[in-house]
Amino acid sequence: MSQNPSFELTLTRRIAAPPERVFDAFVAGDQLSLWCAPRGMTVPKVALDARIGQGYRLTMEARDHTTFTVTGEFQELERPTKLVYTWQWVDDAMPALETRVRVVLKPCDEGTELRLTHSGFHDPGMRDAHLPGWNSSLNRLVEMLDPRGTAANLALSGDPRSTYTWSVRIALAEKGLGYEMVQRAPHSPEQVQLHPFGRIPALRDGDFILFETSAIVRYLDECFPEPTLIPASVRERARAEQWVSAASSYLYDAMIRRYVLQYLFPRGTDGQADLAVISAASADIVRYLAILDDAYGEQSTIAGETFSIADLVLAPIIDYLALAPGGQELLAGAPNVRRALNSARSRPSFQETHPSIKATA
Ligand SMILES: N[C@@H](CCC(=O)N[C@@H](CS)C(=O)NCC(=O)O)C(=O)O
Repeated sequence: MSQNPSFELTLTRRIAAPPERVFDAFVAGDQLSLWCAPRGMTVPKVALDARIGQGYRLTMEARDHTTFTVTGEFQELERPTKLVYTWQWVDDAMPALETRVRVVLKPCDEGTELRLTHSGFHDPGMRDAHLPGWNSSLNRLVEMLDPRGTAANLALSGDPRSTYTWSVRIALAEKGLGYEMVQRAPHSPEQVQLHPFGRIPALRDGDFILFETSAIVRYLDECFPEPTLIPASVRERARAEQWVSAASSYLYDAMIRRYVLQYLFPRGTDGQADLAVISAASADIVRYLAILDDAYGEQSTIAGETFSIADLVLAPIIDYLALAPGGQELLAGAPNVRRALNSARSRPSFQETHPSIKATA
């Protein structure tokens, strides 16, 4: 019996491609280089000889140019049903332990059911550290082979009318990503399954579920780096984070919750908008718009010179405010905010995702 306990992970995918194509994607270097690294990383080098007893060497490269090289030997190759190969990292950053990958392919209605088992880890931590990378890589494999196109695994649960859902949709559109929009109301039992606080939106990427708009947009940006929505410089990145946080903490509350939503879903005693709530919100909004106006100055983007995560969080909030009764008056004293809104409105990503609902008096 082995002295060391062995821990393993298993992942499955159903892929709309025949088993032969899936098998070949594991043993052809030019195909491996397109999927065999987590999203956000590239495969600049791969050498491979797909014969029993021969091996492969593959280098993954992160955005900061750190590289990770893995090597191994083919132990079983039974096209198109099974392949087994060893897996060993050769960098100091990763454990230099020889582990084993076993891929079993079975025909199914969609095409192929893939079952990948990576075994031989000496502790659960090491096993778990490999799980996100495999998840992400297999999602890329599915996208590469699935004729329905890219990002077939992304699903956004929420309501296109919600500002936060809209922000994520702008990010997805900026990156040209296909995704499934799953209509969910806040606090619906289905949404609570994905987002324990019941809010919208939540993103599903294969079996990875994520909530909080900022986290979702950052995840998308890491996975699909082009065009980036996170400023490159330290200060601009921090500035973007500042405005994302200010939008959630102050602006959304005053402009959407206490103003726009009062008109859209009136809660006053006579079924009308509650004017006391609106008037208190208006005073805050005027102050907040002055702060924002100052922050924009002559620019139309708030953190650096390119459209960023901060702009896509702010734009839906300001757009809703502008469309609400009295919104134009509130914005009258904030010409820089109006200019920034017009600039956001001119972007195809904003237009394609606009929920097109108007607040009524
Ligand atoms: N901090 C969350 C906020 C999400 C949020 O509040 N979404 C609104 C819709 S725009 C919602 O779910 N509201 C329901 C509620 O307040 O209970 C995020 O960044 O995603």
